[in-house]
Amino acid sequence: MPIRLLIVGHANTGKTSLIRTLLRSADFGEVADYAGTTRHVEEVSLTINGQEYLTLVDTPGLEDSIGLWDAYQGSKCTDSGLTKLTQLFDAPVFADEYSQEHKVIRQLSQCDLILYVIDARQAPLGKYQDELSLLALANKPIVPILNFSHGSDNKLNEWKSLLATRHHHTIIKYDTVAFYFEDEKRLYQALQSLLPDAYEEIQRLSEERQRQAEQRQELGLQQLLRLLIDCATYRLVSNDYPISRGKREFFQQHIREREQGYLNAILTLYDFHQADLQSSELAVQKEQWQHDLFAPDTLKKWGVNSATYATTGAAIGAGIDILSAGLSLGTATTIGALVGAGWQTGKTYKDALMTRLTGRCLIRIDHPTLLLLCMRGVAVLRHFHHRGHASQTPYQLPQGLEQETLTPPLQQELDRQLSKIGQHLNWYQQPIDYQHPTIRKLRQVLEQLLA
Ligand SMILES: Nc1nc2c(ncn2[C@@H]2O[C@H](COP(=O)(O)OP(=O)(O)OP(=O)(O)O)[C@@H](O)[C@H]2O)c(=O)[nH]1
Ligand SMILES: [Mg+2]
Repeated sequence: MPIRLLIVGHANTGKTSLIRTLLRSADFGEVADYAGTTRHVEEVSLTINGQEYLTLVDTPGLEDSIGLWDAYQGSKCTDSGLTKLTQLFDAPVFADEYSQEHKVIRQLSQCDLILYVIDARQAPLGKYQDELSLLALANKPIVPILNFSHGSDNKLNEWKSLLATRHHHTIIKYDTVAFYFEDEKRLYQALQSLLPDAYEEIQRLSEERQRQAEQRQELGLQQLLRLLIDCATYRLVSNDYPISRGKREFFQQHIREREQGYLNAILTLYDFHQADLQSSELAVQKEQWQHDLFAPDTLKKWGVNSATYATTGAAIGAGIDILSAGLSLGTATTIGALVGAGWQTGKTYKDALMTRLTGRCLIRIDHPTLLLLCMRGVAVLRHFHHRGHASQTPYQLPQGLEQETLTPPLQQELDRQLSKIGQHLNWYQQPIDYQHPTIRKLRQVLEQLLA
């Protein structure tokens, strides 16, 4: 039999949200920012590889525990505890008045453990204390969940003091809109200490959840590498110079579509919907980011100084480099010098040489834009890795990465590896060689950015 967890608490404290986050699915129940969203008891299994580990039971919020606790204390019934409480509901008027509470009370005898969800932004008022008194009548282990704990306006210490007076020392800090496996792990550890018979089973569950979280991040990282390699090695040939506007737009559209493809893959990987992305009209209508990759001021907003990257210089600012037959490297003398300079140099300037020798133009992504693509990719992956499935605010790509995530040495290393990738034209849309030193180093930088 799977362990049966009863999720209870005052109205609008995030009970349904907690279940969504534990299930990693936004498809369970209704979540909304008002009291009384969940009207009925609803249960769902947490299953891994076909094995049911937990039964999570969602309940309507408790609304008038003060009245119910007063009635319990005033009752002349000679029984005690849950029996006495249940008998109160024999009176139809009473059952009607406390219909939501009744649904919860009926579940108390059937569960193995109670998760009491608290909105930690609220002070621990009397009504919450009466809820705890009512729940204690069931003589079941209770784990208080201090939800909304990541904000700064919470009353964690007040709650901890109150809960200690009631001998609740195993308390879990949580935030259902932000997923951190460490929070969830602590919840499993609490279950293990309170349900020792199920220790091994919960251990397996916890390990499996951790493995899944790591695997998702690994797959996300692979998607990001795929995006960067394919965009860095994409070359569009043009027989005309100067290249036409249409050709330029075709190139840019291709890169945009690759970014969109990456984004969709991340949404699917983490089991989110399109609605979890930003809500700008542009995004909905054209499936594009609000701050377009090729918008003139986007680079600046992300703190990328394009001027410092102007090497071949043909089209900086438009997000593309144009390597033309006559212009990329200046003069024929330069080309001659390069050819004479040896294989390694020749390899580095392969594109330019090729255009020189064939008389065609090559279009490729410029370095600032590739860097920008990378930083946006990291921001998206990091967000969805930590996004709880109860989040209701769509994710908007930030205006830029926070300063500290891209320190100068890290940026230097990122620049170096991204530039190197662009030289491996044979990597375009080919299976990734994860053992290649350039890929390994780029991966390490990305891992640091994601940490
Ligand atoms: N910031 C933040 N918002 C949260 C958190 N948990 C829930 N919410 C939001 O709070 C609101 C209420 O969440 P629900 O899960 O519907 O709460 P509930 O306890 O099931 O509500 P009822 O069914 O009405 O009792 C929703 O808007 C959630 O997105 C949290 O940890 N942090
Ligand atoms: Mg609910």
